[in-house]
Amino acid sequence: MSNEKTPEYRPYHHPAGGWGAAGATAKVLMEQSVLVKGSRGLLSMNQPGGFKCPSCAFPDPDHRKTLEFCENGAKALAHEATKGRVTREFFEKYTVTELMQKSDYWLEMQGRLTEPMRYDAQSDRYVPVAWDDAFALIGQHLRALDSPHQAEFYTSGRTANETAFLYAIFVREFGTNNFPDCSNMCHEPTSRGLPPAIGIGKGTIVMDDFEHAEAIFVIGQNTGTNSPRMMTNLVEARKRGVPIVLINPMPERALIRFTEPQDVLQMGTFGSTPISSEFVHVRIGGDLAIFKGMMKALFEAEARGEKVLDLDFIREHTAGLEALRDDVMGCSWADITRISGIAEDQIRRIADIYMKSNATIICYGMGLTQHQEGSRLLQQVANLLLLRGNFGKPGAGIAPIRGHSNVQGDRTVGIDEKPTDAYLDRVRDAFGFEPPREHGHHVLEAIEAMEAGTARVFFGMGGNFIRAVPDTDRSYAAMRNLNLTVGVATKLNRGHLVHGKDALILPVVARSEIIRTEAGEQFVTIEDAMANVTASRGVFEPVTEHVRPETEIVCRMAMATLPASRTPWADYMVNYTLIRDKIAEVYPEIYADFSERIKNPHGLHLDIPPRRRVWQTPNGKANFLVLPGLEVNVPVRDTAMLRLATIRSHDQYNTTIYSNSDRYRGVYNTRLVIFMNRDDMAERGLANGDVIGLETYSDDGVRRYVDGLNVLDYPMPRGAIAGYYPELNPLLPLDYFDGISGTPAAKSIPVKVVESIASAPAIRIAG
Ligand SMILES: Nc1nc2c(c(=O)[nH]1)N[C@H]1C(S)=C(S)[C@@H](COP(=O)(O)OP(=O)(O)OC[C@H]3O[C@@H](n4cnc5c(=O)[nH]c(N)nc54)[C@H](O)[C@@H]3O)O[C@H]1N2
Ligand SMILES: Nc1nc2c(c(=O)[nH]1)N[C@H]1C(S)=C(S)[C@@H](COP(=O)(O)OP(=O)(O)OC[C@H]3O[C@@H](n4cnc5c(=O)[nH]c(N)nc54)[C@H](O)[C@@H]3O)O[C@H]1N2
Ligand SMILES: [Mo]
Repeated sequence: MSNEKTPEYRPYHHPAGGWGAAGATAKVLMEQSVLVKGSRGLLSMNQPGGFKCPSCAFPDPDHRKTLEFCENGAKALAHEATKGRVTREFFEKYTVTELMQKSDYWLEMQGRLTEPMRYDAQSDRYVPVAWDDAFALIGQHLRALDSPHQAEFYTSGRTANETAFLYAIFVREFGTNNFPDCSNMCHEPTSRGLPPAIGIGKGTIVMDDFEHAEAIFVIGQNTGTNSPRMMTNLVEARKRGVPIVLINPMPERALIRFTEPQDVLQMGTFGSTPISSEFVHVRIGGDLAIFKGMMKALFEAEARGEKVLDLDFIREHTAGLEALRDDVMGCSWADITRISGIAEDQIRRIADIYMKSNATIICYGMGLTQHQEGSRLLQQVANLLLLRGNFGKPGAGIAPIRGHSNVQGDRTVGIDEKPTDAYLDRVRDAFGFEPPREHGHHVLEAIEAMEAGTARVFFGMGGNFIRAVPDTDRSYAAMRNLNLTVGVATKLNRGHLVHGKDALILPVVARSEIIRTEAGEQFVTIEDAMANVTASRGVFEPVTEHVRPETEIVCRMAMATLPASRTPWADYMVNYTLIRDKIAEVYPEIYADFSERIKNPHGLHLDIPPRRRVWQTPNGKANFLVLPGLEVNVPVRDTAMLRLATIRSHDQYNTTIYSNSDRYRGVYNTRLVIFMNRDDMAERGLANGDVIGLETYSDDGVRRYVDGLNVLDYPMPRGAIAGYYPELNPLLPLDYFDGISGTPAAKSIPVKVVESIASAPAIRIAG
């Protein structure tokens, strides 16, 4: 297994994509022993009549080449379709304590969960349990609570619309709005930060806009790894001569040079398309200073008489320009360049690109959202776009590149700890019960409630909550406080091992598998990052006869918990059209005639009012909003402090580790590394490959420390370091987050290097 091989650091010099990606795709299908099945699956992925890729939320256009998948989509599929099985014999072989000693990679590689299991404290093992008994146990625990607010209902963004909608209904009928959601750690700053600015917490572009854009900014997003299908759009734009500006502390390989794996000509000739026309090597958290610098350049040009602001648009559609101008003009170029780490002339150059473009798209990822002022930082992105009227015209808009394939959809259909009254009223009218009005818990509040003992039950609809959240040690202890933990999952993960007194693992039918009920084959729907809703139909037989569709789990849990419920759970369980009809009833503006419209193989597009220059804000305008100053995180404390970004490797899907290597960054067979600027290393007396520990600057007296990390000489800006999530989550304090959205500031943890006391395997440094 590759994790037993020698760790190695060997910088990657080839273009990303291309033959490297083709080879990696074949390799992962072989590793999971599913070459034939997997290849067949890839033919159905993202095709009308097939299933939606379980990996990222990037849309698939209707006019592309026949195969619409990427290396990482193939990995996601191969790991789902794997031949590996976690059976009752497996659980007999290992105690939970023994399984805790295994790595996340090892757990993932064991294969698919095959039947429901219940924790048995006596033997410290998971033992088989009948489905009926599992639901009875959940019902018993939930009904025994003093208050429904003592339960936390987590969702991870793979859950389909139908399931998520019903889950939201069940939890509200049960009586709480406690909906910690993976998006709380992800694009919540988009959901909370953008509505006051533009009236909606979603992106405003559609796929076609890439074809009309005259400039594209890609900020804080590792496209080639995390939404590889978007590379096709970038390559096409580049071939048309569209300038692409990258703002990132890491010169991500794919964004610098990329060969499109499906472009036969390029592969034949080993050509590649240079993607970046301007790479802005920003310091971690330096983006705010760059945005203000760009806006300053715009205001300066306007003052010189150049017509760079879209004044008609601004007059008709916006409010707050003057306050923004005052704030921006009050920032000095000296501060802007010092805090961003970027020279004034480069900021002016990208401002020029922006001023010359009549239609600009700004894409962003976790590099912008996961900061202490993540939400307000995104408002500055909106400001920048508003200044030139970049909403409601072809080729322009804001493009949050969402993570999980249905994370946006789950939010749309009710997974929201702060639901609006309008939604709750419609739930009441459609279902005939009075939903709770008080706001519930997001992820961090859920952990606090577990810690305080006020939460007693955790239900995880997918995902791997405990590995995804901050403050690993503290969060583990909080989870172990509970009376019951339930993990609805396809694969064994850490969340099943860090459990409450009672614990269940409930295995489900995966995205690529067929859902059969008494009413025949059912399909589900997914909303991508550009608000297209399409059907997803699995093509494989379910992994065993004992796994159940997620929707059935919601319905049977509801029936076991709420015996007097008048909601027809048993009908929803078998006929998903009935669920879609209810979705249409609760969301008439966007989902009217859902069941009819979803028959279109290309699905439907949900209305995004800013595309029509309609602003659903209290004043009916798009608002310029001010974030004073230039810092989005705690200021530098002392000369030892570094800002740590916790990022994904090329070979992981969030907490799922596909391999211990990260090809594009040149790291093989280890994940315990820290990328650091050579001068920062020299200042600390470190050589390439040295073993270090990292410690967080914490204010609560808790020592947060991770040891045994190989430091690697990497082109990072000064003062910025990066390493992998989830291994570094113990360094991320629970109370270090964006105040507006509650999103952990996982891209800017204040840390310092400390001496290592652990022995780490030697890393080979290749030339
Ligand atoms: N294959 C694969 N695909 C995925 C995922 C996966 O794990 N694997 N995860 C899915 C999910 S849930 C999500 S949310 C997305 C995540 O996709 P991304 O948003 O691409 O996620 P990250 O790897 O966390 O890092 C984002 C980038 O932010 C940069 N960065 C760090 N700090 C800063 C900063 O201060 N400023 C700027 N400008 N950049 C910064 C990092 O260098 C990195 O390139 O991908 C989704 N797709
Ligand atoms: N430090 C740090 N922490 C982070 C981040 C970071 O960048 N840095 N990123 C954050 C982000 S953006 C996110 S989205 C979260 C991710 O948090 P989660 O969404 O909770 O985590 P995943 O790793 O995506 O979940 C993987 C598990 O989902 C289960 N699963 C897979 N497919 C299915 C399915 O079809 N149905 C069901 N029921 N289960 C399934 C499998 O059992 C698998 O083990 O992590 C966050 N945490
Ligand atoms: Mo995410």
